[in-house]
Amino acid sequence: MSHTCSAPRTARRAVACAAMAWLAALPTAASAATVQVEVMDAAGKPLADAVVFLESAEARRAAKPLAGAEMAQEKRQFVPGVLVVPVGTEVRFPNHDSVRHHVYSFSPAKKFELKLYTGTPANPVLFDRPGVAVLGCNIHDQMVGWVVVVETPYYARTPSASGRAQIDNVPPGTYTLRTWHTRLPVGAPAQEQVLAVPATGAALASVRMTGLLP
Ligand SMILES: [Cu+2]
Repeated sequence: MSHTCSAPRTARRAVACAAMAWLAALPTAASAATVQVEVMDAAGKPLADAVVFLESAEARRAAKPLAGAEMAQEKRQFVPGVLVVPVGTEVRFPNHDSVRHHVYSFSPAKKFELKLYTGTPANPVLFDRPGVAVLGCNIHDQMVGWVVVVETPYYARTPSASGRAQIDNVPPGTYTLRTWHTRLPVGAPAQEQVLAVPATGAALASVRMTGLLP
């Protein structure tokens, strides 16, 4: 903000000064749009549970770690099955089952192992690189989960009903819109396309995902 006030000597001046400061701040506050992303499979059917995110140099600078992120284990499953976090986020892995779990990831984005435990392991796991970490459990082969680490604060999931995701308060600019789904082959990059976001209003993008496994 460029507006500064020299010490006002009267109450009236103080009010005028505050109003000017507010006006100076206004353009920044108003410059944001809503981005809606419609995700479909190769056949054109709405695709639930896709992860969409917007990348740019500015978005990378704006990304901040999330507080309180958790990937729990309940009834021998990861909950949530897919967790999206900005880079730098620490994730806890509370075990709500009475059996012990032994959680690991061999993914290049984050390799780690939480050896046989009950309750919540003392140290959270830091996800410090963008990418997808596929989680497994040494004891229960059927357990699978994903931590999707993004370098942006602008991300969303498509709900299970509609296949349309919404990202609010996106500053204007040109972004790489990336779309990821658990049905992509392991290690496959998120699909990408260019998206221009206007200063106000809404941007609607349509993504058709190819290469999904059944
Ligand atoms: Cu387990």
